[in-house]
Amino acid sequence: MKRFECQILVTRPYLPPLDEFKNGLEEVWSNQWLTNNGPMLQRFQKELSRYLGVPETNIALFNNGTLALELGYYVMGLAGGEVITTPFTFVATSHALMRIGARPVFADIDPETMCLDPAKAEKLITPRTKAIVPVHVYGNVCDVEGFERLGEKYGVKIIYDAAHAFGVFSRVERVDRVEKKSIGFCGDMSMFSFHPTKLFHSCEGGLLVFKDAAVREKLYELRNFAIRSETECVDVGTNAKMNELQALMGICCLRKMPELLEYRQKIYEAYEEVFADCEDVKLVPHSQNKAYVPVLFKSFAIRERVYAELKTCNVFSRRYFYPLLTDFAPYAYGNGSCPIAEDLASRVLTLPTYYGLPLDDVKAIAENVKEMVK
Ligand code: T4K
Repeated sequence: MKRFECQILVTRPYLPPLDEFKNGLEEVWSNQWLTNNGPMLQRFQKELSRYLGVPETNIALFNNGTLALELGYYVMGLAGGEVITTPFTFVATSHALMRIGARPVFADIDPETMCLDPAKAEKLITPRTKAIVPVHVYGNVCDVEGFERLGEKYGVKIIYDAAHAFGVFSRVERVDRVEKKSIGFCGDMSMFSFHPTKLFHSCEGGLLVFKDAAVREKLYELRNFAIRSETECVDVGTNAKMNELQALMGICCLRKMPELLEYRQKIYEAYEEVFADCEDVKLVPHSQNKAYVPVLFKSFAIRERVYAELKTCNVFSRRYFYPLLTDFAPYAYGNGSCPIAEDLASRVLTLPTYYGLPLDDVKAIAENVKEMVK
């Protein structure tokens, strides 16, 4: 069993060369503009629009993903209603609902993709349902067609938590060409998180992508206290503005996206190679961006043992997403309602993956895991 000299964490943020960041800092210094829709933010927004294949009129930047979600839910009119969502996610997906006074209703997940199952969600739709919030968990794409059908049939909003899905694209077939479109351009709205634990980041940050360009003005106001002019404040907004240093980090990281994606793919393949002949460790496939490397074990006891033993080798994996949201106090009313999610949460472990993690280390981690499950 290999014990690593230095700690290997589940993830590490990509950091651009310091000189590249410093060049950008000089510009910020000469602008003397640090936040409030500054020039760096506007440049970042333009570059994101190009990268995602989504018009600038249909995106808005925020200082983190959670506030982006909260304001997104709010402009979509979810306050006071019920929203069907998954318990197999990070707490922010539901916290943002609760914070605007919407009630999450938990439906079970698809055992393959680990994303919300539209058939299970449909059974819970009532006249009180205002929206469905599926999560592209680990970068695995949800059944977007299934959810689109539900949106049309019941007149409910479909809002994706796409926190893990930056760099995931769908193919759009045109008569003369195939276009790439960000997965964020599905449903009524999607949120990407730019937290440093994500494959792409801006120190902290969040992005909303929305179908209806009319909500843009509202979102811009809400992220700036809902101040419309020097003499008008039109709603109860908040401070959710991305600052210029975050935008600069985002611009630097965006340049690196192709390599960041390519490297994660290589890491995934290295794990895949070692686990190929091991029936006791099942890599969860389906993710286009390989943002995470989730593996499933045969039982809770084995997962717990591997998680603990990896630590003794100086490897710090994470049990994303265990416990389930419905195991936490604010959502305990949903406990027991999602048996597939409960089972998978008890057996899943996410293994280290990040740009620069040596592939030999990846193979050694995988060999250790194989040894542990024997
Ligand atoms: N929806 C979903 C589905 C999400 O997964 C998230 C966030 C959100 C919404 C909300 O988006 P944001 O508001 O965050 O933009 C982390 C992140 O804090 C959280 O952003 C993320 N999901 C979640 C899945 O993971 P923790 O509690 O696991 O983070 P922490 O501090 O333990 O860091 C994880 C590992 O990364 C550690 O081993 C240390 C390493 N690390 C971390 C940071 C921050 C670094 O090496 N450098 C760093 O700067 O929650």
